[in-house]
Amino acid sequence: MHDQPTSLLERYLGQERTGGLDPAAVAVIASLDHLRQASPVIASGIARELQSQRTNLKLIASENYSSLSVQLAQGNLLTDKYAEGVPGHRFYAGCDNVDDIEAEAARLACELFGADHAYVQPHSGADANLVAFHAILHQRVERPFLEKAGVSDVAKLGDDDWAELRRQLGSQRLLGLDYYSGGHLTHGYRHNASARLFEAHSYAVDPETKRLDMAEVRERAHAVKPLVLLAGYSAYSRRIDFAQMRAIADEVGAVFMVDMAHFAGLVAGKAFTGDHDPVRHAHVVTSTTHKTLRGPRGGLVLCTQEFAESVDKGCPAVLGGPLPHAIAAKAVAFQEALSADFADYAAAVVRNAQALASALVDRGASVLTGGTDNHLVLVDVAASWGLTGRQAESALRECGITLNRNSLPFDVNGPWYTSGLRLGTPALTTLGMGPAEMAEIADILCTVLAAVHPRPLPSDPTATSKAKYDLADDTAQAARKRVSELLGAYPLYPSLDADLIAEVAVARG
Ligand code: DSN
Repeated sequence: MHDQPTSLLERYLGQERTGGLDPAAVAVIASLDHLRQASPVIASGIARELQSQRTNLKLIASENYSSLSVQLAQGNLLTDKYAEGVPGHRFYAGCDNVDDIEAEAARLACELFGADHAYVQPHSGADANLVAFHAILHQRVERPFLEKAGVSDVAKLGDDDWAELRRQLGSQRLLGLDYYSGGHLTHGYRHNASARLFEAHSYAVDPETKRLDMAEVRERAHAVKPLVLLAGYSAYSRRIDFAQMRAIADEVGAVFMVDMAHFAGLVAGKAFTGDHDPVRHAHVVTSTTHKTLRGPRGGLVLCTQEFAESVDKGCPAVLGGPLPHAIAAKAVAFQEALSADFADYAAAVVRNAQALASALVDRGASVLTGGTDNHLVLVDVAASWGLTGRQAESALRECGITLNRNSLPFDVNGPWYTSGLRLGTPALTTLGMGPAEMAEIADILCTVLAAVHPRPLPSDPTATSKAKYDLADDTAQAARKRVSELLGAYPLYPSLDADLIAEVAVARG
């Protein structure tokens, strides 16, 4: 239905351009054109988000820019299909096409990571971890129990045996990296299901070096004797020796699980190999697909053959119906990650993070561990500029830099205000930026943060707010100008016409 004099699409097609039409851009413009009739508020929200991502430097370590191919693969009728089960074994009719798509995604994931088995249904990293936990409990606790009881299915257990199995399932131990040392919420943080499913214990980084100490991990593993030894992080900037961690797991009879959500792209792109490649050493590896891996928002579990059947029971153990549209987009992303370009990308992500860390150190910032081996950099803004992470995060966003505050090891400012910032290079590397741009960004960041002053509390002028701050307008304006020059040289989705997008992006009333 076209009640506009000329649709966006018609005008887009009528524009003069060098080179041919980009079908992906046509599809995006057409979808916005259509959506602004169907739901102007949502169309506007999408267009405004594009404008926002185009005009701010994205340094959030867990975000990226997926390709338009990835985005288009999930915007279709696959969303309508129920497909509980696994390819070839579904609980609904008519799953042949979803079977093909899911089997292709799993095949590509195995090829990309060199895994024995891949389960591509988890909707997120948190779901992937729950699927993995349940699979490990199923394989190592439930199956032996059923064998001993002489039955093949929990539904056939008597009430007393079921109560005993539940007791055994509920008394297992998990040993993961402490949240304040960079571990994830789903690794045994008390507010998360993982700490309710397991008796959760943690290991921490060394208070002096802020690095993992394998002797300490070994000592903790021997003391705790966990069912699951879990490695992986969302805020730790060094590589982990997974071969050593597997040896520790074997010493105590634990299943070795790695959550590689943050660095999956570095594994896929062979920036992490040998002892630093978790898939070679762990029994079970979980991931998201949207961080360094640059796919759609979603999760993934890889495992050895031993755990394959248990992992495939993610539905009904944890998940409901799979999201076939998201699985299609995962397949497209895995295919992209198999390219030589992606290996160059992964190497550049690390190179850029190292350039950023070193430029920050050169400008006097306190960088945890003095640098990085991966895609992220942790900055102590309390030690560097007397700020909380919250103040630094807000002041930088005012200047066009998007990142997130982060707790640091043993943080006295807690998880809300924090003392740190977490910076990541995956997204800006996707745009094509390199070490020179990282140095410019470090300079903008240090210039701004040196000019931020915590605001005195009205109730007690000798104390300062942990959230409010003052930053001179001219400093912010100068920083925004530098940001905009950087972004001007590396535009996001350049084939999407800014003027047409602006027409859809109606400001909220
Ligand atoms: N929220 C993600 C991150 O930013 O690291 C992890 O789930």
